Amino acid sequence: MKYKALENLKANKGGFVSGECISTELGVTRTSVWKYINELKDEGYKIKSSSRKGYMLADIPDILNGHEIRYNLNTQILGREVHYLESIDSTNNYAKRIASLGCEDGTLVVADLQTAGRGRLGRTWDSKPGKGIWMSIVLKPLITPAEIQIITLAASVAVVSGLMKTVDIVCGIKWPNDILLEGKKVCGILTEMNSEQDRVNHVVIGIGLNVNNDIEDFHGDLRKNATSLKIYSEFSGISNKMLRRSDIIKSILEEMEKAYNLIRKGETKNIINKWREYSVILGEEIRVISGNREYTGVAQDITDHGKLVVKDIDGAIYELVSGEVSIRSFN
Ligand code: BT5
Repeated sequence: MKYKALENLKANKGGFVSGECISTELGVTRTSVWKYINELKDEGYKIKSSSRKGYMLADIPDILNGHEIRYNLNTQILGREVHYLESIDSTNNYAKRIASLGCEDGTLVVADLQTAGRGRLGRTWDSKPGKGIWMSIVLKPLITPAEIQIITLAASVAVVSGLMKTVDIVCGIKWPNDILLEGKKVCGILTEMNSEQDRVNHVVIGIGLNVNNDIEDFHGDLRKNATSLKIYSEFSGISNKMLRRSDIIKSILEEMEKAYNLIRKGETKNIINKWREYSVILGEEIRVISGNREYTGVAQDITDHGKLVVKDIDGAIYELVSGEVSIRSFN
């Protein structure tokens, strides 16, 4: 109910709404309205109160909750069911659980804190409270397990496009799942699937995006290898005020839904082309680490199924499947 009061204030942002008006609209007493407003203030909403004029929403800082994610979300499938959690081990674990219980296609899981955030191949993902977007999307695409890589590519493209639209920051993609900002990792994607031999039951796309981290929040190697939108914006003069996680989530969901619709129609060319456009490794010399084997080559292209085509120094061509290899760029 308090979010209904908030919606009233949002509809009149910058102007006062009387307590009486809100109480009539919601069918509750003015004391209840006063209580909701205080709860909203406790959550961090900047609300001015005037005994004569009522209440005014002055500012919405970076507050993450189910209401903010759903509010004005312009999608049909992605995010029609939202699970917002203050804290969870891993949003991917949670999403996999609800997917096996039969949640809707497009269900979104978002947490403020992950206590055991995961990367690929058993690696960990640093997911401190209030610092980033730790979310998972459940999709049920009609594709075969061999086609799964297109989902990760689509998610990378959606993150880059979403960031361009909301915060005007241009990132690059390093195959298969890293989003880089000035050469440092700002986002990682972990795609996990549940499948039969010839069909995918569901896919969970985990997206970890650093938003509010300061340099001091990163320890060890992360201090030199990781970055956040805040760190970048402080150097580039972009206002921190634009870094609202709920707006960024909505934008990524909207972009991902466009890609999902293309995948559902079997039209993946556009996604691959956008991926090529955003890639920071095509044409570059890279080091490939695949099991015990390491070699240097040039990243030449990606295939229609998202495999990275690499030519080694002897001219041999390899098609790499993600999950099996790590690559290092030299620049
Ligand atoms: C990834 O793995 O990049 C995928 C990360 C996916 C995280 C999301 S958060 C929501 C969802 N729920 C989960 O439990 N996971 C997903 P990988 O390519 O293996 O990279 C992992 C490596 O990135 C680590 O070994 C660190 O070196 C580095 N790393 C860890 N935390 C980081 C952070 N916050 N920012 C940048 N780099 C990080």
